[in-house]
Amino acid sequence: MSKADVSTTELDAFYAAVADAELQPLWTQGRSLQPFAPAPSTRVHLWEGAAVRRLAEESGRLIGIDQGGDRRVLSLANPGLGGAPFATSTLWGAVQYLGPHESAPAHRHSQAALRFVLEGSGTWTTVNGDACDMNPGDLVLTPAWTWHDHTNGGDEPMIWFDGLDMPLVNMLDAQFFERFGSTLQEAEGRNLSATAFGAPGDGFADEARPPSDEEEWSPLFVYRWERTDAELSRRLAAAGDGVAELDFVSPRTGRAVLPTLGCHMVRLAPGSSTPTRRKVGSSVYVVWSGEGRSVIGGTELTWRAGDFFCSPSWAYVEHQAASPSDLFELSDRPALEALHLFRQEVTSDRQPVTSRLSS
Ligand code: GTQ
Repeated sequence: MSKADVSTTELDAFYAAVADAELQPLWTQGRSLQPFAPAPSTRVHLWEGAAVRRLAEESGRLIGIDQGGDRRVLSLANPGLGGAPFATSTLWGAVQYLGPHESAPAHRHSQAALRFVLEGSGTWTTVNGDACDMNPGDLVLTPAWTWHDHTNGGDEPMIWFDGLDMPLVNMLDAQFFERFGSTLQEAEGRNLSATAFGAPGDGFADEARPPSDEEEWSPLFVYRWERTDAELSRRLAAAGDGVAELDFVSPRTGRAVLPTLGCHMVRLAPGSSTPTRRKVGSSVYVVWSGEGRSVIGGTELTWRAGDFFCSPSWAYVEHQAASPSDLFELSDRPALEALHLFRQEVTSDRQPVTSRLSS
């Protein structure tokens, strides 16, 4: 409401002059600029693994790697983001398909990336000269501005999940991209970082230490599934409640694997559930094994191995397994922690289910 003695004509002229001057009043914006709590556009969504895999295979048959983007990739596109090719407002999640004896050329970008391998063998990603073998369940890092190319030296197609901080880096207008001089890097060696830094028991923690001033990425580029599996089994045996969780961390610092991206894994025994939690920042989940359900912001998702789903910022999340299950979670948590924007809450209450999505 305007002041009592101001006429409508005077006000109309004022608002027109404000708009002409490329100005906008705060008082007409409503709460949308400063909501009391995060109000994300990202929607709770599930992508059925079988359908994604089928289309990835079809892309292998129909599309060449030279058709653009240097990679044969289908991105998970969240229906709340107005057609943007992003899984959440801050995260790129995608499946990459590399046919037998194909390679994807070397490049580097400011956006940090990681891979969680879904199926195939005989493939490696060369990261700054280190040819890192990729096998199902392995987590492979290509930190910001590291050269990387992918080669499938085997006779089977290879499919993996890609996670990047693409929307975040682009929103900050911080993205650079460069092509390598030749198609592939000359490898200086094989699995060098894994040999130097991949000691048994290293690279996992309850919770990654938040980034500090001397932040840097993990010197270990590959977290082998055998080690992750063994660590989860050890934790599950020690846990009383059928829930084992771990953060993937730098073996050098105990911090998150990358400055912007966090990796977490949950193993659930049949019938067990995680606590109900909410945190600032979004996540993309890969159902590595099992079947179960999650309730995210009141929406129930039923999932099985191979599915992908996402959670928006500040939505309550709980997972429940029907059979032995492993969930890989990619999040933007380290970026939020570095900016001192991270918060989380845990409650013992279960959420009421208000809608359902199923694969
Ligand atoms: O492998 O470098 O999913 O540059 C999207 C962009 C993967 C990659 C993606 C990329 C890559």
